[in-house]
Order: sequence, then structure tokens, then C-alpha cells
Amino acid sequence: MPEMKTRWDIFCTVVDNFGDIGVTWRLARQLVAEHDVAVRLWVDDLRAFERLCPDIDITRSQQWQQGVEVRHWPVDWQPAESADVVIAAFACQLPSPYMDAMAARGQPPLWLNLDYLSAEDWVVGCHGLPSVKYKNVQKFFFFPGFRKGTGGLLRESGLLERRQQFQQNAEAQRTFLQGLGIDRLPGAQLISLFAYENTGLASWLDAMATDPMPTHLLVPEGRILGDVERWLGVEGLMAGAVHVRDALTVQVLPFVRQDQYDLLLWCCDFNAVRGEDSFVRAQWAGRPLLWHIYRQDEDIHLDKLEAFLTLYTKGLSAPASDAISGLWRAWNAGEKMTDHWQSTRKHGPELEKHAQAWCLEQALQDDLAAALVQFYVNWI
Ligand code: TRH
Repeated sequence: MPEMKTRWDIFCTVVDNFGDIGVTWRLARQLVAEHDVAVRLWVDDLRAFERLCPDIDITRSQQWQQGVEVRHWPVDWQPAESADVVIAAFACQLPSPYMDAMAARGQPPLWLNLDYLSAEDWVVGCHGLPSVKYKNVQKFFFFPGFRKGTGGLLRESGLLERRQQFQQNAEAQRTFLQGLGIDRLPGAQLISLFAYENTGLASWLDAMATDPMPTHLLVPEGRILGDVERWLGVEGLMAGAVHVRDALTVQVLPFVRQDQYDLLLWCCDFNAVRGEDSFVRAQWAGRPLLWHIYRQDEDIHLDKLEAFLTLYTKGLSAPASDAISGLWRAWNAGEKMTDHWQSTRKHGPELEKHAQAWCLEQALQDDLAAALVQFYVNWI
């Protein structure tokens, strides 16, 4: 008889944006592809999912995508057997009949809360600790992170090798970009911009437009487009639009599949990213980046920003560290970016080397999927 695969259930509620589904979909695929487990991904909003994975049929309650069993998580829960490992992503509340099904098993499942990513010190102390209990089922905290003692970051096997090969292959990059309608301007720096609304954008665009080096700015359709429109003095920007202002060419791109978004990040000299998943992907691109952190009540996101900067800037010279930190702080405060951008440009070569070194250092950690599997193995 063939050995039964371990069964994993991942639950995802889409709060807003794409990070919740972005992270869980990536994790689900990797568990199936690299750890030979059976994964059901329960998602309450298939429309958000469809943006990242256009193959999703939003009318179906059950479907297979890339080896993952995708299940629509209905408001009226239908009875389902509990898996061996149950992941509640980002503190989402599991359906109570499902929790009863977990408790009814002879051997209770491993129940984990997959938390948001943070570089703060306390994460190391809390990772892997027991959380609440439901009947006989114990829940544990599982924290992704940048340091030893955390659950690490999502990183598919061979990712950095694939990225390096692609970055060394000008023809492959050209073909990929052309597929998105992009003809890279000769001599221009290529920058991608994925961000929330930001009052600091106009000053950054001003700085790029007056920079001696031309910039080709690629903006996937999304929340920042309103600010871009205001600066350009146009309305109704859509994928395909190209506008030139002095040294700056702004091009609007369609929102692409996750895998294609990686290739876009790998092509660019500098990437502005946001939230959680694109932030991590930009680090794996090995290029300098700008992070627009997801806002939280009482500005607690600013502690997270500072915690990351403290880690990230280690090893940089003081002026380069000040330049990149100043840029990130201004961006996250919606403040003027002009001087910070000029300083960042001045330290470009050092920041580039540093981005590569940071990426390699982070890749020394176990990746998050492997760490989850190991956690399960240690637990049984
Ligand atoms: O969309 P986000 O702002 O998600 C956020 C954060 O995760 C935040 O922490 C969370 O609390 C909040 O959602 C609810 O940013 P993030 O995390 O980068 O997710 C975007 C996803 O979209 C990511 O998986 C990359 C993907 N993406 C594409 O697949 N194609 C694209 O063209 C672009 C621009 C992004």
C-alpha cells in the first residue's frame, strides 16, 4: 500500500490587499512541490486570489491548482475532516465545527498560527511557544523572521540560482520585459513601484525627472496610481500607458502572476515594494529596495520598520546607512524624498553590493516551509 501523505490545511482570510493570499498560496505550493505533503488551501475570497493566479475559477468551491487543493471557505461551513497539520494564517479564526473536528481526532493535529513578519527582537522569544488550547488541541505560534531562532522566510528551492542565471542573461530579460510591452530605455535605470497611496511620491518623481541619469519607472496597476496621475496631470491611467517627463519615463504595467512579478523584480535596478510578500521577494532579488510598510494602529508599524532597518543596515558605511534609512523613513511618513533619493543614488554601488550580501546572508537560514515541516517532525 502506498504511504499516505501528511495532510495540511492552510486557512486564509483575505483582510485586504494581496499579502494574506500571496503568502499562503506561495507556502501551499512550496509544501506540495518540495515536501510531498497534501495541502488544502481554504480561502474566503477567491477574487483576490484570482489576481495573483488567473487560473482560479472563482465559481468553484473546490479545484486543483499546481498540486494544491484550493477550497473556497464558505460563510456557512460544510463539515470537513481535520488535517494532520492545521495552519491558521495571520491569526484568522477557524470555523468552530472544524475545531471540533480537530478535537475529535484520536491524535490531535498540530495547530499553528502563522504570524506576520517582523524583525523585532521579541519574535525570537515567542517563536514556537504554545498559544491557546481548544479542548485537547494545543495551538503554537509560528513566526517568520530574519534571525536565527525564528521560522525564517519563504524561499523556494533553487530560487537564488534561478535569479542569478536570469540576471546574467540579458536576452531572457529582454524577452520577458517585451512580453509586458517594456522596451528598456538604453542607459536608464529600471525601477519598479508597488506601494500604497503616498504623499511623498510627487517629490520622488520630481527627483527622478531632474536626475542626470534617466529613469524608466514601472508601475503595476494598483493603489499608487492615483498619486502618479496627479503628478502627471492625467486621468484614467491603465496598463500600457507611457508618459515621459524630462528624464523620467513612467510606464503602467498590468498586475502579473506571482512568478512573473519575481522576474520583474529581478530585472529592475531598484524596487519599491510593500506589505510582506513583495518585501521579501525584493530581498531575494538581491537589489536595493524601498519598503512601504503596511500601516497599523498607533503607528506600531514604525517599530517594525526601525527593527528591520537596524538589522538591514548592519555592515553599511554610516553615510550609506543614513541614506537608505532616511529614504525609507521619509517614504513611510509620506514626506519629501528629493534629498534622500539623491543621497541614495550617490551610494548606489555600495547599496547594490549590500543588497546581494544581505540576500545571501538571509539564505543561510532554513526557509519557512522547511522550518514548518521540521517543527511538525519535532512535534510528533
Ligand atoms: O498587498 P499587500 O499590501 O499585502 C498586505 C501585507 O501582506 C500586510 O502585511 C497585510 O497585513 C495586508 O496585506 C493585509 O503587499 P504584499 O504582502 O507584498 O502582497 C502583494 C502580493 O501581490 C505579493 O504576493 C506579490 C503579488 N504581486 C503579484 O503577484 N503581481 C504583481 O504584479 C504585483 C505588483 C504583486
